[in-house]
Amino acid sequence: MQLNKFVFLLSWLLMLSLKAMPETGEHLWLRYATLPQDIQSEYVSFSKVYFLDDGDTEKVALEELSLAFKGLIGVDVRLQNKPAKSKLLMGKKLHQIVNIPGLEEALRKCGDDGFAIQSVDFKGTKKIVVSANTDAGILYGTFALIRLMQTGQTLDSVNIVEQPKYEFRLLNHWDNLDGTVERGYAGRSIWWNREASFEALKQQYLTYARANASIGINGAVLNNVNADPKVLSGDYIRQFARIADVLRPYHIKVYMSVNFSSPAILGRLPDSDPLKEEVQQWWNNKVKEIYDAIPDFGGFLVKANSEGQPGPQDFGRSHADGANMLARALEPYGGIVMWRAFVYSPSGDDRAKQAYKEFVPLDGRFHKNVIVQVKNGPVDFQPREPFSPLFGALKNTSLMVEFQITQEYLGFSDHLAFLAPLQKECLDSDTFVDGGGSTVARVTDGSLFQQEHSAIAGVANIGRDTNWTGHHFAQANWYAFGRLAWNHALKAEDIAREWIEMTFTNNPQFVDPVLNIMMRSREAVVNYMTPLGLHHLMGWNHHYGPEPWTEIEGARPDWLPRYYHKASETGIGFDRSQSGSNAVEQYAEPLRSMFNNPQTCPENLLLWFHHLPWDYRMSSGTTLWDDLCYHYYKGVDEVKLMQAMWDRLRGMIDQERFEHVQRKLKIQAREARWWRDACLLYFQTFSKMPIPYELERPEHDLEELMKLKFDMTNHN
Ligand code: BDP
Repeated sequence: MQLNKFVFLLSWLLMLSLKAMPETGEHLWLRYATLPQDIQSEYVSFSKVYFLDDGDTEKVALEELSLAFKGLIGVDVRLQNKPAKSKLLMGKKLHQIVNIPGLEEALRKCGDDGFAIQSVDFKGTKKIVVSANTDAGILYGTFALIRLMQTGQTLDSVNIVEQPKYEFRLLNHWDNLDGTVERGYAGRSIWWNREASFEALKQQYLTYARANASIGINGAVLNNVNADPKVLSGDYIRQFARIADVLRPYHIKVYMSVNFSSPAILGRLPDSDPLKEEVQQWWNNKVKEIYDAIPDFGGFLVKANSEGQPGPQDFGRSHADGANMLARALEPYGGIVMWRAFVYSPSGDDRAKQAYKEFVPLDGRFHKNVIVQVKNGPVDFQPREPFSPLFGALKNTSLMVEFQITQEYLGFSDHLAFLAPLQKECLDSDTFVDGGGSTVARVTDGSLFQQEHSAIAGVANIGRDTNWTGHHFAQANWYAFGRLAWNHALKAEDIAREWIEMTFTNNPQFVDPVLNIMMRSREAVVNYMTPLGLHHLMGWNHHYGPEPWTEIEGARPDWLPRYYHKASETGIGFDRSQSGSNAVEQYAEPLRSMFNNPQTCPENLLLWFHHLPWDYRMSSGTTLWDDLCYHYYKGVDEVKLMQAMWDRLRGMIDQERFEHVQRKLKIQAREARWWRDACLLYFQTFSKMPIPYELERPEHDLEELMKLKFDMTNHN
């Protein structure tokens, strides 16, 4: 064995013994656990730091740097009063006080939030420079430098110049004021109805702020989109204000979800018609009250005329009328309105077409501080959907994409599903609205249509659980969302790798197999839940396990799985082609024709767009039925493989997290079989075809599965 390999292994063995300490996951990817000796040595000299600025944001950046040096390499940061004495120079526009070749030019590419990290030669000595145009840039640059150290990168010839792709990078908390979280699987709300004093909660909020700042998140909507009007009362405004005070140094603004009927419910006006002056005045006064308490308040998020929520249509007004009224109230203070396009009201037409039909006629009619917030797919956060056709169709409106980080339809916090591949799939989708290369990323980041604002939002998976997200691996989805919001061009693998290294260990014998597990996890879920473009096969109210059979008298048809899969003796799938609901028409050519024809439609979306006979021949030559079976069985096999790979990693990380993940994988493996059997056995009652002989027999009995009553209380 080569000597350096031997030294490397030895240092890992040493690390291993130190690392076997129990860990709870509470420090997320900011654990700053001691790095192996050989990685440490390069960084030691950089602890001599010259830090130019001393605003609140710089203070927290310096604190973070100190924590990182102490944890990663066991040294204190030694502040120097002269640049010449230091090895690490940090501060805004450093070129104005020290001659740093190329820095001024680099900072021109950084915009407001970006930063430059460069290694420069000062008369024969190497120094690292972290600079930016703003306080925020310094904060982000600091975290980026720390990440380089956490992931063991050499700083020898570093030259990084970054600027985020999106202006607003937000988490949406679906937290109710009573402390429950809608579709949250990691305990109750960290914000609302807490028993502990605010002082006691501060530590938790600071970790939240640090974690978000470390990935570039710059805003958080603190309450559920199904908003309680009470949130606009003086008492809640005060509560928002004190949270805003804690988050401010970390450059995170607070936003509020508001209920459109607030003027009537809270203000006791006769109604909330957006064209009435008294209603407008009510909002103007409310907004002033908010900004008096929170001078940098971010703005409102609104779910209107959707799933029973009130909205401007209640008064015969349009989404634009409603959004613009709020936008005008916020404009003098620099606030924004994020107006959701997730509209879903009873109608005879295909649910997947609704948002497009309501919003396309309004293109160009929204005020400039309105951003229309569109879910990634046309229906609802399914394990796989095509991208929403609104992307690209609204050319004169600021448009943002909303992803779900919380795993409402992907096994809650019980299943390991790394979601960066799902998000990348959407962001990289070509809409073709302005020729090839018109990706969803470019349609939303302002580079294609130069909209006024660019933004991206993720529905948070955070709760009071000690590890924040229920499943340790669900932390990766919070992390990955932030990294993609900063730079949608990053690769899912690269994001996963850095997360693993920071969260667990840099040991390649652990990192490589875990990366493998993560990268196959989302497709595994798609395969055992909803392959080939199927969707909504879950229990209609709890959204956890499979219930493709559900029938409820009097329920809205589009609540029920049968509306979506349409399985019958003649076949399966939702016909959205020209001979069906014609949802394909909402896509630009050549996608429209491609989706319209089952022969050219991507097979992973086949049953999203087509209803096909059970003996339809897939491109592989097998029948649709057999192919469906293969996908379900593959999903189960993949989880088995993930489990086996994880089991081999025992001893490489702390036992606590190892066993926790092991338990979760066991649940996932069991439930993958549950999904497979429930869906296949039920569909078989229509297909009347056998499960291919080479596959093992289902474990369950359909009648038994149909009798199962899912208990939500175990899962919240
Ligand atoms: C659905 C959720 C529901 C949300 C809704 C939304 O089931 O709880 O209120 O999305 O996004 O997926 O408004």
